[in-house]
Amino acid sequence: MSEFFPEIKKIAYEGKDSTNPLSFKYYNPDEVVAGKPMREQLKFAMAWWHNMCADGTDMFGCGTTDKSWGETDPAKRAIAKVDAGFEFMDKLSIDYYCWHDRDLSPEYGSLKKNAEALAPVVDYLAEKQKATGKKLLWGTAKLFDHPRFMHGAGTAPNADVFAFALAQVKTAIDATVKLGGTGYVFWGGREGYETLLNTDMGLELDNMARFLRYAIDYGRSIGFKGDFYIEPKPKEPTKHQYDFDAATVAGFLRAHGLEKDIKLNIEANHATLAQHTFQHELRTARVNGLFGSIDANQGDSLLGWDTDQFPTNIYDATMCMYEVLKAGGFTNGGLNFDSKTRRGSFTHEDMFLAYIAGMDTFALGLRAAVKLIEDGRLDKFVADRYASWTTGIGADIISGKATMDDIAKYAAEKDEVLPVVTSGRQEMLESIVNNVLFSM
Ligand code: XLS
Ligand code: CA
Ligand code: CA
Repeated sequence: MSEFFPEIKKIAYEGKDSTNPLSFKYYNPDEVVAGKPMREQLKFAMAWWHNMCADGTDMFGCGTTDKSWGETDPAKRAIAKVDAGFEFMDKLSIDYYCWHDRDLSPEYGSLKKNAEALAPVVDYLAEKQKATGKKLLWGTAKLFDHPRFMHGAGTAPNADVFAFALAQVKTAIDATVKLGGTGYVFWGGREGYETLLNTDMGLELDNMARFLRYAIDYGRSIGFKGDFYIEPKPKEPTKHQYDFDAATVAGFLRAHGLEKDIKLNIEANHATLAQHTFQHELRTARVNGLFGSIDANQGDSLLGWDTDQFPTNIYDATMCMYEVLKAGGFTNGGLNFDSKTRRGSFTHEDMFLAYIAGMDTFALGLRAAVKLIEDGRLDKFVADRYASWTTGIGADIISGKATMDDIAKYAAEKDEVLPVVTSGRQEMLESIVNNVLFSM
């Protein structure tokens, strides 16, 4: 088998003083940071769709990067893509990958043909995994590309489309289980609406829950032990998507009794689109007990769409890894680079440079987050700020001991005394973060 990237050697860790663009400055896979090798703390994954498939085509022009992998026949290309993908992951020391079914093997127009064409690709992936030790982080079904899904899949107005979509999910879960995947994602690309004039929102939401319940029960029945995730996104492609953000999904899951069955896959760029910070979405997932996995990328604050850029913002990566560490680290989840090179960064070498940039950003973010936690000033400030909840009336409210009358009496006694309100010290805390980050 010939190499697909012969000009690129295995990328080594050379440290922060290296000026070699094809080296890691901060990601040292086997270095132990906060008790675990970096590769286990970060659990980097390659997104099959962007890296192996997307060729730079946009609304205004054709592709700029050759992603044919030397084959014109779709079945042969699917296999070549596996070889190219595994070579890419090996050269970058990436241990995991993620896919949509249609990234592995294209659409042939019928469920039967699609499943038949997918099977040998999955077999080949299993072989490659065995030979290399690479693992599947998560799989998913592409329920938003084909015209049959124009009005949605699990939320389609037509029951036949619902059935077709669920059958496709069944095959994708089978493939995930066969490959020992530790996750299965639902991203509701077309699960939303364009206008309420033609939409029965109540039925669509209930059907989405039914759809998820069928899929989860099926997965468990065939031995899937990993996590199911919903990936929130507020819009694009539909004007209004039901899985708007982490809080909306948390409410949906509870309303339908699914909160024990599904976690969240939080994407940075989707947080931006929902007008939240990445950290807000991660914190919302964590406090709701739904933290699962992450799609690592970044958007552009000046653009209103999903740019899926490689993450290079150290501040965001630091606060992300701070949330991950506070959640106890990844279990079944990881950091999937749902990121694509810019259309003008069109060479295969750019694919490597982009991954190096993203991986180094998160490696530095991990190192900085560990320092922030070790430094302790942030944690201490927050603990002090909420100290009134640990004794007296605060503790009695939390334990449920205080009645409404007790609280009213307590407040009345304090009526003339000015409550001890302390400063939030936002600016000081922001400069502590800068201090820790830039004295590393
Ligand atoms: C699109 C989503 C998609 C999911 C997987 O915006 O990010 O790629 O991650 O279906
Ligand atoms: Ca994503
Ligand atoms: Ca995205």
